[in-house]
Amino acid sequence: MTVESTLLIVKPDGVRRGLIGEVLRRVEAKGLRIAEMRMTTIDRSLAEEHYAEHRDKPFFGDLVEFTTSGPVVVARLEGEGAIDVWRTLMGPTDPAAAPPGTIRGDFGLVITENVVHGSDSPESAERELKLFFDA
Ligand code: 3AN
Repeated sequence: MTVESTLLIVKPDGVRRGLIGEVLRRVEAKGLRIAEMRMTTIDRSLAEEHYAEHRDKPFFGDLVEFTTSGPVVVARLEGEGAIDVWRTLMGPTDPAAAPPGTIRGDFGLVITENVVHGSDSPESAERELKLFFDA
């Protein structure tokens, strides 16, 4: 295992529903370190770049619309195996199928509003962190 950095986003639905504290509590309780963090609103071009891999999907328009619909919290998490550990805390993409005990399993209902984002590989983490944080 090596120390990794990964991107956390509390998405607009998570912020609207008052779940910032709950999400960060779970991250800290797990032992991941919040190395950098801020609140921001993602603009259209940043949302399109962040989700570039989904550009041709039928849900891309709605995804960009939702991502830009309100403030988000972005953070760089650091720790042993942080990329997979954070994905495990989040749970699978579709909250309806996400097990209880995961963030999406406990707080999400529909796939379009699934509360949090996390990088899914070292390559994604490097690419995504550059979009939100210096260096
Ligand atoms: P994850 O967020 O778990 O990495 P991705 O990268 O497959 O999942 O999807 C990115 C985002 O796109 C999801 N968080 C979700 O909001 C949205 N999304 C994914 N699949 C669908 C779908 N079939 N219908 C609508 N939205 C979707």
